[in-house]
Amino acid sequence: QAAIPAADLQSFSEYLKGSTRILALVGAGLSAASGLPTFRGAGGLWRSYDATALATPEAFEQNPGLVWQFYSYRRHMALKARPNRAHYALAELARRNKNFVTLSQNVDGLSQRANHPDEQLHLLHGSLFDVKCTAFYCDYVRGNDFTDPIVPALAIPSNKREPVPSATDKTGREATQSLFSALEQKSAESKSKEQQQQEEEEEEEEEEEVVVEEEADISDASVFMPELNPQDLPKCPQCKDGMLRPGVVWFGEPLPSHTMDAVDEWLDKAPKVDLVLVIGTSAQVWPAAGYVDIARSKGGRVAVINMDRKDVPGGSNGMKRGDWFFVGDASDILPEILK
Ligand code: BJW
Repeated sequence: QAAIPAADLQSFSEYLKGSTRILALVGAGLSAASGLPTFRGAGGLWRSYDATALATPEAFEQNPGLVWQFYSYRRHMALKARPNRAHYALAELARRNKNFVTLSQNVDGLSQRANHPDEQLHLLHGSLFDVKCTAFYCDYVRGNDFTDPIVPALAIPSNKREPVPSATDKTGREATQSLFSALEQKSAESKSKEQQQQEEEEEEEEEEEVVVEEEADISDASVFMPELNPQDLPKCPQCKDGMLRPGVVWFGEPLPSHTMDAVDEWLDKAPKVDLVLVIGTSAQVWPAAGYVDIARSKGGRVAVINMDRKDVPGGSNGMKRGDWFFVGDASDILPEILK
């Protein structure tokens, strides 16, 4: 559980009660407690690649197979993950306060699965579950495609291995053996040789059938991953020619204009913003990080929720008088401070 300083919690709660226009900027740290890795820091390597280096149009152009493997893996992991208490706390705040909006840099779909109202959720960097055609003459886009894998070539290979009996299994087996050995000896005496041989063969066969199948962890560089041919990657069903790509925003690409327009409209609707929540983001990527400054310039007080005390929006001089910094896991902190 998060140890939140009582004075901070009290002053924040009082301010929150009197706030109507609230904006949250969320990042990968929001989904960390759901088991999804962040971009920067410890979890930021996928195989031997920097995750942010794979999130570029250049990487896709050079090696679409590798980039698709990265995104297909992340689609798979996001589908397996479950929203955590932080996603639910934000969704609940959005239901209570129709003036509250979440600007999410995440593409994992967990806020949506926590029933965050769609009209109050702006996906700045797209979604893992959108795809679009890469051909310049084709406008094909498809949303909410949860097919996993999206094409057979992107299936995660499985590790097949013989089970290794654990120490407890062994002890258990030995104990059972000693208990029943006397009985076995008795029944063996009364059985024919052929009968005994047949039973032994059947037992061996049964043991061979028990093979543990599990997914290979292809985020680990030492695990084999095949090189894919472009013709095995997702193809556009409309132009039948272009390759599909994930509907996310890579570095150097503009954010979706309808999303930016919706955020601008919210910001322009009233002269004042009361509160900005900066949750689980290093706030280093633009234009997302810029919304904190804009909201602050409209009077918004800032509350940062982050595991790392150093990750302050605006760098080392970023904290201002009246701001709050709640250090810890967002899934512990948010349910407490947004109660
Ligand atoms: C926890 C926790 C727990 C951990 N609880 N906390 C120089 C200056 C300014 C700007 C630029 C510049 N050079 C280039 C630019 C522009 C560039 C940019 O910002 N670059 C910076 C790196 C400098 N921006 C762009 O290119 C953007 N586009 C653009 O500007 O377009 C202009 C344009 C206009 C017109 C025509 C053409 C162009 C696009 C940016 C797109 C970013 N895309 C990615 C990939 C998305 C798809 C995918 O997911 O793969 O978005 S990159 C990656 O970073 C991803 C994230 O959304 C984004 C932000 O990362 P985030 O979420 O903050 O994660 P981390 O890992 O950095 O931080 C996690 C935090 O959580 C940490 O603080 C932890 O401590 C914390 N944490 N566990 C609470 N349990």
